Amino acid sequence: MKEAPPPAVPTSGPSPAAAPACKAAAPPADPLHDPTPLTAQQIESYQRNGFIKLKGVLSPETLKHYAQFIKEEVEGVRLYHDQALFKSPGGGHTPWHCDQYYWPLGSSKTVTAWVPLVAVPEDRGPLQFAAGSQKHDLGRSVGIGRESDKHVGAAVEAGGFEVVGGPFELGDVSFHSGWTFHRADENTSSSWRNVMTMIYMDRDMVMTEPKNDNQRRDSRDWLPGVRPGEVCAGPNNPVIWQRGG
Ligand SMILES: O=C(O)CCC(=O)C(=O)O
Repeated sequence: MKEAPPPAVPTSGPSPAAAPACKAAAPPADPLHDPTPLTAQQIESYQRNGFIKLKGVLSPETLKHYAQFIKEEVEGVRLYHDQALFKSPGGGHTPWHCDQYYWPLGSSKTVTAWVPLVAVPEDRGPLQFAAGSQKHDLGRSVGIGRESDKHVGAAVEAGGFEVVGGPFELGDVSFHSGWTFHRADENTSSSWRNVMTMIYMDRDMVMTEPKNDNQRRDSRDWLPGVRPGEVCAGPNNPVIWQRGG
């Protein structure tokens, strides 16, 4: 994987605003700013399927550091379009849905990094994707819940979409597009399924008029100071990577 030239995906984590409050010991190097080069085949696979799962993006040492950071800071810090998804033992399944329904964003140039802070074997409920579903409206106007589970689940089956799942070893990271339909089983294990997600969007993304209450809430929470028609360049939306810069 290392021999291929850029482009690369950013693996930045918590926003700079949260960094000074971190009490955890420093990670061994600066791995979050170390790009992960992708092969042309990996890029093509992501574009075709709407998701990709990469091996060994983050080392166990780095994950240990940030797991501690998140535990210490999660109560007081809200990170712009970062999200901690900690599912307790016995926590229920994640219904079929797509994320972009929630976002008042003008294009589909969005991607979510799903970063387990612990290994996620089958019994902890790893993320599953309907391959290729980002190109189809299998329920784009339905928020996550019983209805989306039923409606999207039936559409995935009827459309013959392959459901790709499988365990995540420590260090594995997946990336899915905002329109990719995905789900996860319940956590039947006796330990927490601790996952951090980072949502990235195009640097030039324009905010749109919110179409539903979820989008209104998202615009308030994640895009303070940004108005419909404007580039999402608010104080909480730093540019974390630029080609050549
Ligand atoms: O972690 C889960 O169970 C769901 C995650 C999810 O829906 C997402 O990251 O978009």
